[in-house]
Order: sequence, then structure tokens, then C-alpha cells
Amino acid sequence: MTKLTKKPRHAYAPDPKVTFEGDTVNTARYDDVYNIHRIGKVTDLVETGKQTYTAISDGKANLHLQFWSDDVVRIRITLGKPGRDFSYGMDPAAQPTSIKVTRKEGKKAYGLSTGTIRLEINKADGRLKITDKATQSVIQEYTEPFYARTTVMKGLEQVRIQVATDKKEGFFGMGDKAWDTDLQGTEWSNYNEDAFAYHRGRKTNYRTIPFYYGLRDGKAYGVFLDNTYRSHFDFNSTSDDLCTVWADGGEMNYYFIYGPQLDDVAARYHHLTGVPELPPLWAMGFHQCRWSYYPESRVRELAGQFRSKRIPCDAIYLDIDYMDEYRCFTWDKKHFPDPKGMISDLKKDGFHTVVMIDPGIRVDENYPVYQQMIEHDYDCKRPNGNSMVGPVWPPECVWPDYTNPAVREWWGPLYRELYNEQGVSGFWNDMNEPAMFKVNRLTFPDDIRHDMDGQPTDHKEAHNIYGLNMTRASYDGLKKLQPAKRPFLLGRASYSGGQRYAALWTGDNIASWEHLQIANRQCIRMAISGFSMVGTDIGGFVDDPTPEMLTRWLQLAVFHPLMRIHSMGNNADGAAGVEAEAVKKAEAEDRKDQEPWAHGKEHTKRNRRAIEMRYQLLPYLYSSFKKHLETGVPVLRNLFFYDQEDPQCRKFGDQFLYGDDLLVCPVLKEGMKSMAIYLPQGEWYDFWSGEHHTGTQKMKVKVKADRMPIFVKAGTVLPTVDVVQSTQEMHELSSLELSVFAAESGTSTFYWDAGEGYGHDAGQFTERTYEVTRKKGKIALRQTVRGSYNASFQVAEVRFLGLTAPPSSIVVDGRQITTGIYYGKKAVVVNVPFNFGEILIN
Ligand code: NBV
Repeated sequence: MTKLTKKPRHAYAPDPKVTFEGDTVNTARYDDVYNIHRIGKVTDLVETGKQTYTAISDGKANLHLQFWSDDVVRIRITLGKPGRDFSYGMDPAAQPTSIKVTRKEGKKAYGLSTGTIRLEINKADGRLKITDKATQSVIQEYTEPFYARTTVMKGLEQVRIQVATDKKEGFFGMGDKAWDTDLQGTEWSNYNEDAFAYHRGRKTNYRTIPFYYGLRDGKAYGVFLDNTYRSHFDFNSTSDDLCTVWADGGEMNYYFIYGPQLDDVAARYHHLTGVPELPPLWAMGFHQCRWSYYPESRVRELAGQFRSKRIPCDAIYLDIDYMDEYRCFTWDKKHFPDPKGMISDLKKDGFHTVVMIDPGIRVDENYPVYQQMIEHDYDCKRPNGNSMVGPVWPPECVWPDYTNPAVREWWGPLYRELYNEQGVSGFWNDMNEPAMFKVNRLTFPDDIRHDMDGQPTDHKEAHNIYGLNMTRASYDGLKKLQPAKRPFLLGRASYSGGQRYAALWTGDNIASWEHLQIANRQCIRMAISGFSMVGTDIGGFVDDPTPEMLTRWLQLAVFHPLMRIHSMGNNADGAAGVEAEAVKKAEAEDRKDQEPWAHGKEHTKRNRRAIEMRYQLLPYLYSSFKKHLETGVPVLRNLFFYDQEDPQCRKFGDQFLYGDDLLVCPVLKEGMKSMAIYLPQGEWYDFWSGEHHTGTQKMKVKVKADRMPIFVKAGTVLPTVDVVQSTQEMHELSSLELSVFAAESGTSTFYWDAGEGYGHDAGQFTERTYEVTRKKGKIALRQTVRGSYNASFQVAEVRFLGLTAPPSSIVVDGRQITTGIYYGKKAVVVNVPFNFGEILIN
């Protein structure tokens, strides 16, 4: 007999001994017949590699366990032998750490223990149970054995696990689900969808982040299901005390991540799926977008309006209409006769230009991108080898198969002219679910073929990672085109790990107060799900915001790492088939402008104030982002990440932490005059008044029209700067402001570099650690410096808050100072050299 040279893929042949359900009469025929597969009785647990074990069992499903650390174990259940071990979601740099695993055999179960967890494999049926070793408390326990179903006609169609839960358990994460913070009692699916004008509770949105946090009895864990098929998560939706996770194909391949702190889970999830690079500083400035700004004169006028109205701004976006009849990588020469000239003038004025690139490539035999695709078979194909042709902006499109490495290599250099020659600073990859017009399905049929990096498959498996691979191809391409520049890419569809390539925005939201609340929750949820570089269409994409709504939205977005106004304007052409009614309505109502000055003097003032604040806080945001990259702890976190044992923190679901030190209480309702907020344990200062508060208390605070309540953790040294009109001016500033919110002790870091490029890899950064102490009314601030970047700052304007009386002496680096001091109410400001070592306030 000849040996099989190829491993069968997902081609598990039904066992002839198994009786098909309903097969009572031998001659009967059915539309389809199915088989159920389980792990079965486990007779041994063998070590098959480093920290890796395989259960020997009599079922068709095979259980493999791999310990990544004391707290992370990968659980992989395959039908037959495991297939290729491949993932688009995992960070290629992520590696397991060496640990000691102890194997024990009991009467009813095999046990594997690490330093912190114990995993039990039930001998009767392979069910798993994970406990915290120290406290013996159960973290996750299967209520039924692993289940898989194959059918004769469809092959594998479901892999599923089910674990015990109860109403008290909290479930968080899962990417962009537009819902309350806690997902307890709900069910969701993951299948990337063009979710135009999505509503609260829509089951599938733009991206697939099959990762959730559980918080049980004060202990946190996470589950990352690395399976690209449509997946489903039921968090006790029918109150049956069950949490069920299943996918419509592939392997049951997931990482169980233990905490017990939520921050630990977040950090470990980031270790597995990666963090982005530090974005260029300008990407964290304010961005203005609309569908669409054209022609060139309008773009120039817009830029002029920002500068003359003294509203800071760093980027202007060009939506699809800049292209020549929706041909990607081209310009509409009628509206933009000299793109290079325009972009260079904008740059001189501190504006970066960001343009859209879609994956749908116009079918046009005279268009080089199309020609190349067809020439090399780079497009997605139907099973018979024909091109997948479908409608998006151009009447007909084909789509690159970004799961093919050759296609990714080809795609990157297509940006050359825009990026290298014409000076475009960043790109915006839209519609990459991939979205398709006119058909209810909104995307490709299931049987479209994909290369999947050398292991060809259908769209069922490739759909959810199509967008990630488009952004990956774009990002890698930009990096190669200009290796000395940090790419800025904004993407729509994605999958876990996509944060390595692109920032995300939450898509086509609506101008409503409900959506403002959704915006807040979605951004926090995205951040705790791996995507800290996230933002929303400020003011709403569909419909017009009221003046108050736009202002509140801007005030909230000061704290979203991506801060961009975007709206759809009156551009409904061709969008029919997406959500036809909403599109028609938008057209009929004649959409209004959504620039920060759209609503009169008073609101312009408030909007300007919000954007100015964003710029003043940029040193803090930049430093917080840097910390995120180092620790894997997200930039935005729900309040209960701060104290997961305090039930009040979960009740105040809209409040969030911005970096480590700021607590933001967003104003999300119309006409608010006062609101209830909660300060968790510790000491806090009111950001605006400097007033000191003790934590673990609910407070009623007054709400002002021009600000939201914000609190600063005592012990913080908050770095800020003067208002500038764009980040370009930031590297000319000579003074850095440091606000010291005094406490018995506290440590903060300020990170700064050129804001662009990779000099920081060679030490061209400055990282300043500030230590604050307070003993018997004496406050000390000490600075230590790392890195060799020569910042423009010469002076540190240090503001000490929390004094009880005016100081009797101020000593800077051993010398008593008497000049450059300003005494305010409970505060003193001193101007000292940027490189000071120690300030003592007595
Ligand atoms: O390119 C037009 C829009 C864009 O403005 C928006 O931000 C995307 O989410 N794009 C969707 C296509 C619109 C379809 C209705």
C-alpha cells in the first residue's frame, strides 16, 4: 500500500462504524447526515514536547496542551492529527517561557500544575478544569465534553466547548461589540461585517476579536479563541449558568490566560498577539475628515480655517473622491491637479495628508493595478478559477487575495507614488471586511478561494482575517518604502493581533446620544481587546449632531488615542444595498458641516478648548502609549481594572482610566447639570480645581458646559505643554509643565523622542522618572533620566499641588531659590532647569 504523502486537511472521514442519526432503514437517504466527535475516554497523558502534552483517548478528537507560562496554557483540540500550526493572530515574536510543569495521575483525572494554576483532565471524557493553585478556587470548568460535528455534505461544521458560569461573573472584551461594559447575559458572533449605521446590540460588527475576560469571585482570566471561522460566544444568555464558545469550523484552539488581575490578563493577551509600534506623534494630534473634502481649493480652505480660527489640527483626510473614478492609487486630476504641491503646502502649515485605499480594484483593462492582478492571478477566485467580480464603488471590482504572500509583496510598493513621491503621510484602509454592495450578505460567498499562506482554503476560513492581511500588506509595504518613517495606517476590519499593523476606528456610527455612550464603551472595549490606538467618528458618521452633542463628543475624544471628526456628508451614491433607507435619509436631509466651528461662537470656543486640551495632554498620552507598548497594559481601561474587587467600580461602567493616572468621567447625556461619579480607593485630585478627595466614595459633581469631570491619582506627575497649533510646533517648545499632585509617594514617567522615525531604538529618547514623596508636609520630587535624546525643553515649569500652607523654603539641587516662584491657592509653581535632579519643598 502506498503511503499518504499529504496530511488530510479538515477531511475527517466519517467512521463507518458510527451510526448516522436517523439511519434506521438501511436504504434511506437524507439531505445530509452528521457525526458527533468527542475526546472520549482518556487512558494516558504523554509529554510530546517542551511543556506540551497530548491526551491518549478513544474518541476522534485529540486534546493537546501547551504551557506558555505559569499562567497561560494553549488548549488545542483537533479532529485526527493536528494540521499545520499557523496563526495570523499571534505575534510571530511571541514565545513560550520556560517553566516547570508537574504531571500527576489521580483516580479520576490527570493533573498538570504550574507555579500558579492546576489543570485537570477528566479520565472519563477529557473535560477540563482549571483551578488557582494558591486558593484552590475553580476558574474554569467544562460542563460537557468537547463537541465537534461533521456532516457528510459540509464536512466539519462546529467545534464547541461549554463551561460553567453564574450571573455574578463579569464578561468583558470581544472588540467592538456595541453594548454595555459587561457582556453577562448576552450572545455574540464574530464575522466581519460592513455595519453601516449599526445599532446597539448588533451581533456582528466590523471586526473579530475572539477574546474575552471573565471576572469570577474577584479573579480574572481570559480566553483567546484563535480560530478564524465565524465564532460565537454565549455568556449565559438564557440564564442556564453556561458559557458556550463555538466556531463554524477549524480547530478548537484557544489560550486560557490566568490573571488573577485584569491587568495581568491584558498584558498576557498582548504578549500573545503583539502591540503596535509607537505611532508618529502627529497621529495623536487632532484629525479632520469628511466624506469628502474636494477639490483642492476646499482642502486648502479647510486648512486655512483651522489656522485662522486657532483650532489645532494635525491631519486632513481625503475620502474616496480624491481618486480617479475610484481607482486606488490614482488622483482625480480635475479636482487635484497638483497633489504634490498641495500636500507639500499643507505640510509646511503643519498638516499631514491621509488618503483612503480600498481593497476593491476597479475592473478596467487600462488600469495597471487591475492588469497586474489579472496577469499574476493575484485576485480572489471562485472555485472554478474565475475571478470573484462584485460591486463596490466602481461598478465592478476584483479583490487582491492578501492571504497570499506574493500578493502582499506586490501590494506594498503600490503606495510608492503617493507615499514617496507625493508626500502623503498616512493611509486609511476602508471596506476590507471585504464589503460588497447590492447583496444582502454584504461580502463574498463562502466558496471563494484564498491562498491562506500556502494552504488554500475557502472564504469561510479566510473571511475574518482578510482585513488584517490587507493592513499587514499595507503596513509592511509602507515600512519598506520609507524605513525611517513610522507608518500611520487606519484600518476598519481586523482580527486579534491586527493592532500590530493598524489603528482602528469604530466605523459608521450615528450622531445620537446613545451612540456617544456606545462610542465610549466601544473605545474602552477595543483597547482592552488589544487595540489601544482607537477612536470613533466624532459627532457621528450618519446624521447630524446637535451642537451640544458634538462638543461632548469632542470632550470625550480628547481621551481617545485617535481623535478624528468624520461624517458622511451627502455622499450616498452607490451605497445602496448597504442600509439603503438610512443612506437615502441622509441624502434627503442635506447633511450639515461637522467641523469644530460648525455651530456658532460659543460652541466653537468649547470645541477649541477641547482640542487644545488634547494638545496640552499629548506628552502624557505619548508617554502612556509608550508604557502600553512596554507592559501590554492598555491605554484605556474600565474603572474596575483599577480595583476589580470593588463592586462600585463595575457599576460606574462609563468611567475609565486614561493611562495610569487620569480618571475620566464622561458626560454622555444631553443637558446634564450634575452627575454622580465614583472615586475608587486611594487619593484623588480634581484635575480642574486641584481639590483633594479621598477615594471609595460616590460624589455628586457639577457639570460644566466646557469640560468633563476628570481626576488625577495622588502621587502623579503629569507632563503637559502649552497649546500649539500642530505637533510640528511641539518640538520647538522650550518649557515642559509638570503638575505634581502630592502624595506620600508616587512614581510617574515621561517619555519623549523625535515623534517620528526609529532613533529611539538607538537610544534617541529621553525617559524621565519622577518620584514624589511627602513626609510631615515636606514634599520632594526627584528626577532620573535615561536615554540620550536632546529634547527642545530647557525649563520645567513645576506646579506642586496639595500644599497645606505656603512653603517656607524651596531647594533645587541643593540651592535655595527665591526667584521664578509663583504662589497660588494651595499650589506653588517653580521654574527649574529641565534636567533638575531634586526639588524639596518645605
Ligand atoms: O469611503 C466612504 C465611506 C467612509 O467615509 C466611511 O468612513 C467608511 O466607514 N465608506 C465607509 C464607504 C461608505 C459606504 C456607505
